[in-house]
Amino acid sequence: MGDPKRYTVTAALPYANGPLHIGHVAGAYLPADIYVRSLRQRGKQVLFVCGSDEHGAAITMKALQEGSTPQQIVDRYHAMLESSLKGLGVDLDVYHRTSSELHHRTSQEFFDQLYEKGAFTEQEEEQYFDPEAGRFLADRYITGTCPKCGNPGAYGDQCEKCGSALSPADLIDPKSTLSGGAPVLKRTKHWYLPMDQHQEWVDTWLNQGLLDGTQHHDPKEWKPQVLGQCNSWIKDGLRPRAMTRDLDWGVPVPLDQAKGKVLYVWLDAPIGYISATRQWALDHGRDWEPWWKDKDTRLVHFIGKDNIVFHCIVFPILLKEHGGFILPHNVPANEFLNLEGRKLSTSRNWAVWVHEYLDRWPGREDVLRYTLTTILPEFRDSEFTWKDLQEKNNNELVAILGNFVQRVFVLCHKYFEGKVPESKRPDPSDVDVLTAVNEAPFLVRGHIDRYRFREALAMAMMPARLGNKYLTDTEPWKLHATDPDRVATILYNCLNIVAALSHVLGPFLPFTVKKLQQMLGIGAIPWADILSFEMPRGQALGKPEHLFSPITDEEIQPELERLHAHAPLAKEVQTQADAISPANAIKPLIQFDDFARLDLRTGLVLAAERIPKADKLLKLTVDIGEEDPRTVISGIAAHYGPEEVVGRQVVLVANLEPRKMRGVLSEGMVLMSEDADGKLVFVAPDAAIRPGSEVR
Ligand code: B3M
Ligand code: ZN
Repeated sequence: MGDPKRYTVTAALPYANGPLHIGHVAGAYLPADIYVRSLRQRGKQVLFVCGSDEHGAAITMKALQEGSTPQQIVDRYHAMLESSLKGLGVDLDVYHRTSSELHHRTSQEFFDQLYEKGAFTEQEEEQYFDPEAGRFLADRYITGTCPKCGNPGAYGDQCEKCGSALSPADLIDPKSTLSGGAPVLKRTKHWYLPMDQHQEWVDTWLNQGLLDGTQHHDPKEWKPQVLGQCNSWIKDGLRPRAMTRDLDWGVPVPLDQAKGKVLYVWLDAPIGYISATRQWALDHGRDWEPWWKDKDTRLVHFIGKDNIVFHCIVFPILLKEHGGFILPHNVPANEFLNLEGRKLSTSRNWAVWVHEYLDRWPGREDVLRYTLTTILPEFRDSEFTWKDLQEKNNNELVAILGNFVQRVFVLCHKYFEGKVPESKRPDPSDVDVLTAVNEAPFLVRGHIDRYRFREALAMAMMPARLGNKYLTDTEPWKLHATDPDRVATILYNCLNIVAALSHVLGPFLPFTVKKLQQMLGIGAIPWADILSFEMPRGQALGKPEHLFSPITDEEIQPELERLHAHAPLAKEVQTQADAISPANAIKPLIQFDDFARLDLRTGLVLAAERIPKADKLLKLTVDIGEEDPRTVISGIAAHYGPEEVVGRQVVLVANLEPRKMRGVLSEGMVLMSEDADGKLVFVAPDAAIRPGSEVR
């Protein structure tokens, strides 16, 4: 598996039913952009593809809620999404859209090929139909009482209160969200992709990297949590999945006997990458097929973790079944970004919208890019806070990077009339810093090629840290009168360090790098020249300018107020389930005997792991002093990673009736405390105590 001839890099097509928020950016778009910019720096052939995902029930639901049409919804948000990505410097080659005629044609041709090959099985099934609205109901269009927890606002696919995955048939007293009436079951035919028949080769491809007997990729280069999620699907057994839906918004199924049906959104959306490539090829007079059919092309999908199975199992099956297409070499999915202690939520308006950030923080695109890159949820969910953005800006961008560049330029203007110093007297004491700076691009490349962008950025900032120390150690301002040649050498070296920064920071901070290049009077340094490049002596330099300015508390405060101002809205639109028990209301009085029936024990968390397809749940192994430790399912995964809870003391309700959750028997409940803002913390002994000690 040598170096590929070209790269096709895709970023998840954002649903065109809302604006772009920082969770989307940290999930897929920023890592993809960093990766692409780095490849381009190295002179690689790269096609960076994205577009709006304009089909699916969520869009038709929003149109119904707003009394508009799906096309009006997607037109509004398609434009916003495209401008938000562009505004943040996500340097796409094409941003297409799945409501386009070219996409419909591409998807229908793809379906036809599969249909002709007999890739689908036809299956009649009963599906809920709303006689009043005269249409079949997608799962999200059906609500009813959750059989697991009694939440009356559960949806046909999931209960948001207890996290149970449901099917419409599970709901008690189902209602249609369209007419409010009771839906009826009606027979309908769909075309299924028999994924069970592909399980074996998918398993081999994912876990051994083998495809048709040859090495396709190295599974060790894939993120463990990506393979973990895929393997949980494989372990459960891949099942046939309907590739058509009874909806009137989407790509019509190109079969006479399928009138009124559309392609399943997760069939047509990934094909959106291909139709976008075709659009790019049409716009540029190029051939699209090498980017999707040439074995020497490396395909990489950047997505969030909720899209893993569609990009690692469903789409690869479709590509292979169709024939002639390459499969992804890696799918480095990110986990989720939380915001100020809560999960980001479009529906609850708990988000930092990119278009609003760009509007309110002009010229600070790189401050957001930098902050998000330092907290990318590469292996576990992470947290964005405005305080962190302020601190990263002030303590790193201003104090380290901006400060170093400023000092160098001020000194060059002070001592050398704003020109690159002429003389140069190499000094052995400079070798270490210059060697370290020369290594940086290669170390940054290594991290980027392993999709470790946080580490890559930390390494890219290293020359600025070294430069500051070099200036502080050599103190050229003290030597000017006695040894101007030495000063010339020191500042010459510093200018070359700034030039190195203009290279290594390119993938991360494109707006800043453009300023650096203007200040230095140079263009982008080609990868081949990064070791030989030297600033041209005598060249006039740009004026010293502040690359970054400090962010004050006063600037941050309105953002927090604006966010919390939405909170009541968030409360109002919260799911019905939450509205049932108004937060913090004290429950009705009980007798002491009622309390005495509870058996609370201290426990020690021996092990913890995520539960596949259950983003909120962790499976804990808790020692409470019994022969065997307890297995406990806890809904804390959005707040704690497994490694954060191992070794903790907890308090366990030890005599709670065990119950099965996601197939696991949970033997008790760990006590947590949650405040009105959704912050969740453990209730635990304040000193070490033997596991199993009574709590009373
Ligand atoms: N529209 C994004 C999401 O699930 C989804 C990605 C499609 S990529 C082909 O949020
Ligand atoms: Zn429930």
